[in-house]
Amino acid sequence: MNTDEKYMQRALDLAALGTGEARPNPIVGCVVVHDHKIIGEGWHQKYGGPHAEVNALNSVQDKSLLPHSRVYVTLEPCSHFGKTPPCADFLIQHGVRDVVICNTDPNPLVAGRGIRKLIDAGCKVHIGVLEEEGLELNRRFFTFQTKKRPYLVLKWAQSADGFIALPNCQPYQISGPLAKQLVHKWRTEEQGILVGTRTALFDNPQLNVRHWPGQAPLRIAIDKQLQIPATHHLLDDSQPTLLYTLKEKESTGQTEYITLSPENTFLDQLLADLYTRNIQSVLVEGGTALLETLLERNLWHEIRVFHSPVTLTDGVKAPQLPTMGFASRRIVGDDELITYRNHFS
Ligand code: AOF
Ligand code: ZN
Repeated sequence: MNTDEKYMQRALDLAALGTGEARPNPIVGCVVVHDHKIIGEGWHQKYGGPHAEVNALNSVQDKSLLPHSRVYVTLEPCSHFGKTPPCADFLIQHGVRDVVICNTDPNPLVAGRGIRKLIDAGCKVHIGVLEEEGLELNRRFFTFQTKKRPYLVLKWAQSADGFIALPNCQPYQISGPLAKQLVHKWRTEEQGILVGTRTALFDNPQLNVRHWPGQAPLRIAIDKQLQIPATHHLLDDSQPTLLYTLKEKESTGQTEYITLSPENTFLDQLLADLYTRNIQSVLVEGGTALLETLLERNLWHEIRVFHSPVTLTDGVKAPQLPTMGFASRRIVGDDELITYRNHFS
């Protein structure tokens, strides 16, 4: 690692401290270095709050050092008046003349204009240090901004003989308690959690977070024909829920009905609508029909499958796993967790 990479890594580590709080904004870190010493640090701590550069520069005690310092920031400084004024202007006003950037900002409100501002003001700008690491860290944000739909994480558990559910679809816990806890942690890491109609009907899931501290995601279900009974957990008004349907129904309490049409572009409309609602990422927890459709349509970014040692002999077949994109394998209790990554969606 060269010196620039070392300081950028520090900025990326700082950025990661904003995980879960900044979304749907990116997580961003910033480090100010003068004479081989870090004299200021900051990160974007909260959605709507000050950006990383502002926090970093504010933490510098002797501001007269700024024109002789190098500023490392993990994302192109913004150029727009959003919830806060433009960071590029802020850097220029403080006399910063040397900026190192990890990733450019795909947000159409910025998209190179921040860099342009810095260059026009006479700053030396170096772009692309630890670029891959930055793309990985903010993969949800980059997908959301460039594809105009949420980042999709598919998750399921399957038996040793390849079934995802019992023949009658009666609820059956295939993976073990540790896997369950991990799934609750995952629920805190995405902004939304989506299930198809059959899963909503047969499993009657709560889709909340019980076995891990953190924020509960927005509950989202597909209910084209409005089959989910009012007595089901999903409609219990305990937290906000979106129901995508082909029927007309007035929203009540915490449950919002969104009518889509026509049917053949239902999923595309659903994802586009989630984009307009600023839902950056979604965990898809079943069932088979929805998972298979997303797999066939290449609408997924990560797959996480628990392979359980139990056998069911008969039941609902688990979705076909992709032949490419294997990423990792690890033991979780009695189950094996296998993950896949898709860089082409
Ligand atoms: C930066 N530094 O730390 C972050 C940036 O609504 P706002 O004002 O908070 O702006 C959000 C947008 O600003 C976000 O979508 C992304 O383009 C950029 N985020 N930019 O210079 C930061 N978090
Ligand atoms: Zn900014």
